[in-house]
Amino acid sequence: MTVEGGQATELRGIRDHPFTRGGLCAKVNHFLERVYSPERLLHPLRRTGPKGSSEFARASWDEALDAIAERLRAIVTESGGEAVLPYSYLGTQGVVQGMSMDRRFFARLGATQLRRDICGSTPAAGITATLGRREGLLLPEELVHSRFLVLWGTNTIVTNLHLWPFVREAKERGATVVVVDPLKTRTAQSADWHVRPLPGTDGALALGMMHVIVAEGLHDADYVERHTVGFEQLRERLEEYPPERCAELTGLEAQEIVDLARAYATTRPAAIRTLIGMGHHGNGAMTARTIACLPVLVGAVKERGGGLAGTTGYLFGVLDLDRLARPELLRESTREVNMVQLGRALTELEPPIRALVVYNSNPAAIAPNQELVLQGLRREDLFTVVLEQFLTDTARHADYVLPATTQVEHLDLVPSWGHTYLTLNRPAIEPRGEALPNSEVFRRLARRLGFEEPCFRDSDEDLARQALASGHPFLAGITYQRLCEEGWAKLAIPDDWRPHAKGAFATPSGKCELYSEALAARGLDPLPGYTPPAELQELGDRYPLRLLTTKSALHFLNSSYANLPRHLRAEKEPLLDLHPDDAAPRGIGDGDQARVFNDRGSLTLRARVGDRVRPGVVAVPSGWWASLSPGGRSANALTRDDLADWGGGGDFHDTLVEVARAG
Ligand SMILES: Nc1nc2c(c(=O)[nH]1)N[C@H]1C(S)=C(S)[C@@H](COP(=O)(O)OP(=O)(O)OC[C@H]3O[C@@H](n4cnc5c(=O)[nH]c(N)nc54)[C@H](O)[C@@H]3O)O[C@H]1N2
Ligand SMILES: Nc1nc2c(c(=O)[nH]1)N[C@H]1C(S)=C(S)[C@@H](COP(=O)(O)OP(=O)(O)OC[C@H]3O[C@@H](n4cnc5c(=O)[nH]c(N)nc54)[C@H](O)[C@@H]3O)O[C@H]1N2
Ligand SMILES: [Mo]
Repeated sequence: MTVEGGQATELRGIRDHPFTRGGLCAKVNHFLERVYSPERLLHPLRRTGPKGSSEFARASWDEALDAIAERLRAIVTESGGEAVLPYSYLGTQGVVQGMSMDRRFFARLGATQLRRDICGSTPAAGITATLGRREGLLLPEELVHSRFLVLWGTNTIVTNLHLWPFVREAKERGATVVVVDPLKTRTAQSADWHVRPLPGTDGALALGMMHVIVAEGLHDADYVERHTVGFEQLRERLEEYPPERCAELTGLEAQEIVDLARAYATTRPAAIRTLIGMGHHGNGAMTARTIACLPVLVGAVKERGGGLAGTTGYLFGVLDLDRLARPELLRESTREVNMVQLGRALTELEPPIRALVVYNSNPAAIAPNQELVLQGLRREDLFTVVLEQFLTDTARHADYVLPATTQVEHLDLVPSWGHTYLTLNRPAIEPRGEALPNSEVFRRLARRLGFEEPCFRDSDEDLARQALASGHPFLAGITYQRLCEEGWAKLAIPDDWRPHAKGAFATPSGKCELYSEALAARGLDPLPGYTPPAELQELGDRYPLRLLTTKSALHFLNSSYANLPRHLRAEKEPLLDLHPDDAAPRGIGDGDQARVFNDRGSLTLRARVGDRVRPGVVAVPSGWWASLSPGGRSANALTRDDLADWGGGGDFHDTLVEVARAG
């Protein structure tokens, strides 16, 4: 970062960063345009018009915080802490501004607890059932050693660009790269082999592959014998899934399933990488559990460059997150609301939510069932406070909007979802306008509400130091001082980390659980299995098309950046992808306006007719703000807001729709 006269003038990646190698990405390349955007919120705002009207007057911090504290105190006195709901996610990626003072504040207040499961919880729960850990066990750098690399339901080039050089290197060393995705993504276009199952059917694909592997004796019998439980039960289950049946379930050719199974089982080392998107299905956890059996069955976990790769985010759980959040401040257990179901919580919950405090998230754009979310946000009797950098669709509905600092204006300790480097983010410039870090806002509110505990006086530096002091071996040698000097540090994980080369699974049995007693005890299917998407059975006649609303916008990070001119210009407009076989009978040509709808909502978008989708599947990009989209609604106007099988994530991608020519 170059700063001249207090003004940041240039932001560059650091060339000698071992992982990113100086590269930023399409979102962050122009981060300073975000910081200095004329749209930045620079002062607290108080609502003066009806909810959602964007009519605000400037307020001072003292005025705003006094009013918020007074209102929260009154609501808690009348209705108890549970009438207050915090709503936040990873809008800021760091632990200080994302999960410290805020957590303490709401615990002490006795607020309703938010289950923050909108992203990776579902696949994490599935992988845990099989392997006993939430994350992949194959570190990203190790992928260069793979000779067969399956990017299973992840769009690496768009969502995880910094991994791509490792994939390319593996390719240069002779690896075959397979993408399993219903959509022809940029990543699929760069692969050697694109397998295109119908959405939500990957469990059946994995079962079909395992059927072939076991039937042809391609599994690693020795590893399976020593380090797994339930192989015989699995073998029986697999009899129900011959390739022909799986072909019907997945919409693939039986021969392709056989070919994939053989190639995967016989090319060494073989890696599977999954991330998050595929988990947004009703059967998402079971699917992840089932896929996680494959690398064990063929013994890939023994080999360098083999196994299951996923997010590295959970590895940073070695930070002392409880010390930051102080859950013990919550004196009595309170009810929980799942963030996926915000619309329901605001419109249906009894006793009602009376105050909502949003930070680091933009639910009006990213939460499913947008119509219901907006209906909740428009409630005149709901007191809403939003801490934001921009006047998002959520902030428009606030009673008070509080201006938040950006990464270059505040201190934070930042983990990563894609690699194992921990970064200390130190402010490079003074906050713009009157913007404040989230931590400071909650500190000031705590003081106003009379929270006396000393932990409410911790500074941001104290918080960062506390997070580092867990004593976990992965943090060995990583001190605040060192981070100040070096900027980042790699978690102390051995390079050639193969935690399951000799078993040692953190499951109840200590083995890989092909059969899970723990699932059986919860009344769930103890074996890998496949259940078709729910809505398909209920509504398949009225709404015959399956809708994917993925993160296909290269220049957006969820809904962040989706209001900035450069990023909007680059993304042009949200398009509806439709296959010619589905377009023709509906009289829709390429470039025509089309209405895509279901019982939850409706969007009118320009159709892009082609083979980006397979027949029966349509796609709309997520991330767009409703207020900046044609017709004032965006992708989540259509999406389902039920929960997945386990783990608490959403089932966005089980959504069914119909499409008609507009006008
Ligand atoms: N540019 C950009 N990068 C991002 C983000 C962003 O918004 N923009 N968001 C970040 C976040 S929060 C996350 S969680 C990660 C997510 O990273 P990914 O998980 O890679 O991204 P998604 O787009 O959610 O989903 C990946 C792919 O899964 C496919 N998919 C959906 N359903 C199925 C299915 O049933 N089977 C199979 N095989 N594939 C399926 C979709 O078509 C999609 O191409 O990306 C991060 N990176
Ligand atoms: N249809 C559909 N919906 C999805 C998904 C999908 O694939 N399809 N993906 C889901 C997934 S995986 C995720 S992770 C969620 C993401 O959903 P969110 O976590 O809500 O992500 P963003 O839309 O980026 O919103 C983050 C907001 O935080 C603000 N922000 C950034 N830094 C700070 C800060 O320091 N302080 C404050 N106060 N605010 C800050 C940004 O300006 C931005 O408005 O979306 C989910 N929704
Ligand atoms: Mo996410």
